[in-house]
Amino acid sequence: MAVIDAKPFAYEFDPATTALIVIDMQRDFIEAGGFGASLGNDVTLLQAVVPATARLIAGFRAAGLPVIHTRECHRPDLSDCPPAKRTRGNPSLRIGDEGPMGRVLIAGEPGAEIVPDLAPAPGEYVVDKPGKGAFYATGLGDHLAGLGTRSLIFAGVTTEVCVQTTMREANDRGFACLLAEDATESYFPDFKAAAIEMIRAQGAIVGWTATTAQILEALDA
Ligand code: C5J
Repeated sequence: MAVIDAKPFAYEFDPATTALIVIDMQRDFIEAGGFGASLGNDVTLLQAVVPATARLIAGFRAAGLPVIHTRECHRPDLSDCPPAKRTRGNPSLRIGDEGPMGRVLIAGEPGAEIVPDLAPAPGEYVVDKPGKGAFYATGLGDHLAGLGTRSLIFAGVTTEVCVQTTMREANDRGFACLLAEDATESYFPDFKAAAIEMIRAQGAIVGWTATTAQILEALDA
């Protein structure tokens, strides 16, 4: 077993049954002209966690452990995009509209791709998900069951939306979840801080948190 001096207390895990899940590090959330920007957000905040996320991915690859990537995106005919999602609010571009990186949040369009620095390696599992949670309407649960995964380390964006939703889904499915604090980000720093507090409150009610350096050190040990 490996141990991380995590918060709110030590996180013990067997690397052989552990996977990394990198949530939605897509151009549509991280670059100008995408979905995140269409909602009025400052996307540069999210760009800051790309290097730490890259280090985490490299560490898992070096250890021979699974790296799983998710992408929030929809079918080109929008059949998996509920109107209540598409028509929400007053964004400058709606899901499916043509933008500078192709159609917003549509599978196969440039904006839906993961940023080049974090591109999936050949053979890594990529989950295209229509919801905020990565278990909803995807094959992720079956894939993890096939791997025999019990512990999940999380990175990605945004902390309080797709990352937290997926951690909660995973927690309810019996996975022991840990979030890499410096490899996740929100458009709202206060929301990131609050999400991290919520996750690890009440004796890790959703999961644990630690730094990328702590995670990598535990994998090396
Ligand atoms: C959002 C996400 N924020 N990946 N998606 O709409 O967190």
